[in-house]
Amino acid sequence: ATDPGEALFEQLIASDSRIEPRDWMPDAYRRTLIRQMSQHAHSEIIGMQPEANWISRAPSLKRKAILMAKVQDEAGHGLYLYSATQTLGITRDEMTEQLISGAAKYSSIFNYPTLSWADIGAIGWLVDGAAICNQVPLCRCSYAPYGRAMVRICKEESFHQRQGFEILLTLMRGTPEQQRMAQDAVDRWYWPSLMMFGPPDADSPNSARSMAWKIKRFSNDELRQRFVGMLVPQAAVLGVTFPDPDLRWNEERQAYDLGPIDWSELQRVIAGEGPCNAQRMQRRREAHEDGAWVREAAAAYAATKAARAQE
Ligand code: FAQ
Repeated sequence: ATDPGEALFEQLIASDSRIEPRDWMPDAYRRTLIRQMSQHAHSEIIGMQPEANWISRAPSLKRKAILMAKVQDEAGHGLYLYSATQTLGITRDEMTEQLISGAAKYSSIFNYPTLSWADIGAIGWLVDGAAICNQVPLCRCSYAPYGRAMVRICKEESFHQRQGFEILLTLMRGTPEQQRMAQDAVDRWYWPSLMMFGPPDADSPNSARSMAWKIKRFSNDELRQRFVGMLVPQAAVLGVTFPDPDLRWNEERQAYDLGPIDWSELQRVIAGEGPCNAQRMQRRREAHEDGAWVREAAAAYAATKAARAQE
């Protein structure tokens, strides 16, 4: 290391300390964080859409209130994450532009449709469950603002996961038709939730770098494996099965063996060809355009206030 900042950076990483926004950091570290954190933020924001689809049709006032609160939590997570990403020197406008122009990715999972009320249970249980598995280690991310944001986000995600589990439990204790609805939702969300962890390690171009920098603490496959280990006993409590005939405990590895995952599906969805990609993007663009007057009014108000302060 030639630059004194670089030596300090390497030392901070090696000693498991944290990098703060004003610390020197390699450009590639900054770019990786902007990429991952902004895509994480976009996922939270786009992730509001599949669940919002059921707010007006939730089966009771209580369920509706809970779902509204959950969707608002996702908006909050998006906003924290945008703020944390701004500490790296990118503006909110630039990130928004990347999202609505399609230049930035967001999680594949939010491109699947929510066909029945049971999907809200399956999303909470499987999607928020996968999010927790992936994000708990991110609380120890070497970039401090990201790690700090993750602490609160994970607490809220745990709550979300329980509400999803409870929706499915209620359905599984209901009529045969409700049980079928719950099982059908689990069948449709299971594989896509495993794909949330990203491509297999051998095809994950960013993993080695991100792990060396202690942004990621575990590989995509390790976290996927941990997730399945968590799900299996919970599925037994619910009384649901997974659509994987090859899923079985491997005594030697002390982990579950999984059947083959259709990685071409993940590639298609990331490439924009998932069932709802076009719809999600169109909604996001419309919401952005509809919000233009709010941004203009806020900017005008801020300008007036600043001018008055100078008088
Ligand atoms: N979808 O080399 P890797 C939530 C991309 S949870 C789309 O392995 P990396 C909560 C990847 O970006 C969901 N793209 O990349 C919620 C990369 O492309 P790039 C959000 C994917 O970064 C619940 C390329 O493939 N969570 O929102 C996916 O080391 C309910 C190669 O992959 C996070 O974002 C995918 N599934 O590892 C909200 C967590 N997988 O960027 C509402 C933070 C991979 O080079 C309702 N992110 N790609 O152009 C991460 O942990 C990582 O970024 C991974 C990917 C693990 C997602």
